[in-house]
Amino acid sequence: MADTILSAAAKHPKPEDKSFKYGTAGFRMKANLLDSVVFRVGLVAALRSRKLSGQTIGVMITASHNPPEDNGVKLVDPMGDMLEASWEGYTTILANAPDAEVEGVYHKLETELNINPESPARVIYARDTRPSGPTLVTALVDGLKAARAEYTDYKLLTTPQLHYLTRCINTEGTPQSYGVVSEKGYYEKLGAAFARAIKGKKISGPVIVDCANGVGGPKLTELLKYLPKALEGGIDIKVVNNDVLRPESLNHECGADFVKTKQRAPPSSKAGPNDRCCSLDGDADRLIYYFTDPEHGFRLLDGDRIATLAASFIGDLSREAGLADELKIGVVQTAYANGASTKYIVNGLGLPVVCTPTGVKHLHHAAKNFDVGVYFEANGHGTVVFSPQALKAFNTKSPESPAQAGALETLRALTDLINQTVGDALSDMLLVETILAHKSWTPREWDLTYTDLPNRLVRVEVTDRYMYKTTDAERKLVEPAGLQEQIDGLVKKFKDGRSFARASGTEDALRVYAEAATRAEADDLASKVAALCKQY
Ligand code: NG1
Ligand code: ZN
Repeated sequence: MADTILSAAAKHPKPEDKSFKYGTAGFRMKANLLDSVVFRVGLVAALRSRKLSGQTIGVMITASHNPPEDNGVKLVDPMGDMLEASWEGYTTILANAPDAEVEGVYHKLETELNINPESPARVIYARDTRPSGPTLVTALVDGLKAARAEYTDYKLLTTPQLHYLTRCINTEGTPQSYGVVSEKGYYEKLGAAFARAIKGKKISGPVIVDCANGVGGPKLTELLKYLPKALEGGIDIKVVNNDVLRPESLNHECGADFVKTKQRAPPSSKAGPNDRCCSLDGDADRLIYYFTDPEHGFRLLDGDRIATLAASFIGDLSREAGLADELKIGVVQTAYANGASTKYIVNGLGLPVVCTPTGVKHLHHAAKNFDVGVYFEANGHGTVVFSPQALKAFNTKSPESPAQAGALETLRALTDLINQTVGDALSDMLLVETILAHKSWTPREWDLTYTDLPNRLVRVEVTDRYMYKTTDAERKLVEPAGLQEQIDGLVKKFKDGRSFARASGTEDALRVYAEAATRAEADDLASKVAALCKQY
């Protein structure tokens, strides 16, 4: 006989005096504080599935690029999207209920949301390689059992793999079927699409992939078995930072977040000049490329670069396929996108740019307003989404020339290669490799498309981050009153200056971003704005 919610909740007591909030990355903090939260997320997953008549909900236990002692948990909606916003609130309410009230709050939500307790509840879950993962899985399973949900444990997966599986399960046997419901199905889909996308093209030299000593390492190693090999006209991938046996090495001086924030290669890197390198983060949903130029030193090719590369390639293919007038292509960025990239997209590529608040759910949503919506955060999290009209056009247009036929076939291959559910570092890497091969570009040529404005991101400790309120996709502060005017006054003094401040959604701090014509000016502007914010 399963525990009741009340007795199960007592086994996963909430730390007193601790309040939790479902933010842009779900719940994320020191792993030892998460037991009660993960248990209650199990309850929410069951409720959400029942609300959606038994469609399967995903639960991912990961803290992405955070240090090894952290962990986190987030929910995945049936189509592989992030959890719907209103449910973030319900999840927060349940996470904060006192232990003795969890059962009552659960049934209250059931009643208020008109959920039939007899509907089936189905949940799948997975975790990254953190040592705290298995214990948190136990808490999750206790929640799922107490809520009488059916569940499947997919063990270790990258975050995007779990999103893929969630969508596959919910579309199985329908015309929208997204793929075979298994980890192998994911590799087979990517492998086959990549082979089609690079057909007749040559990938030059190896790519060195830093896996952040996280779950991306073993998963990439597995994916390699499904990719065409270098000797057969395929790809030569060198996997580095693939140590998942020493937990303390996870994200330590390596990985996408390290490379992007420190603006340098991992110290362990043995890459030579001009070697093509990239880094994943701890759950393989972010990707950053880079190389060392013998003349100019370290060169970063971040999420903005991947977005511009993808948008320019897909824009060209659509024109070659004779679909340019039919399809609306656009790019979605956040305020953290380098100003030079935005200018390049609008003026160089002639494509519209939309700016949304931080957090991929906002970007994903905005990207869906285009037929081809390219979205990336500067930190390397992003993907491309295709509308049903775009998919239809790629599949039904009859080519008028061999060139058109080739462009259409590449576009179709891309729709299978690119993970439509969420940013996926493994899929994005194969996309970048495909595009560089088609363009016969080295990373240096990619880097030359535009010149990034020097920029600086600083983390500012403040007494209360919630007093900083923003508008205009987080680019302007409305509170505290008067602060924005003072920031504007400072910005005006710098050539090509731009700066904004916003409260982090994932840690207790304010973030200040600044860019300007020179490195010294960007640093100066960032520290002046940070000092100003601290005074309030
Ligand atoms: P916050 O802490 O809200 O700035 C960070 C990243 C986001 C996003 C989330 C979720 C920056 C400046 N911010 O958010 O882009 O990735 O974490 O992981 O990189
Ligand atoms: Zn991540």
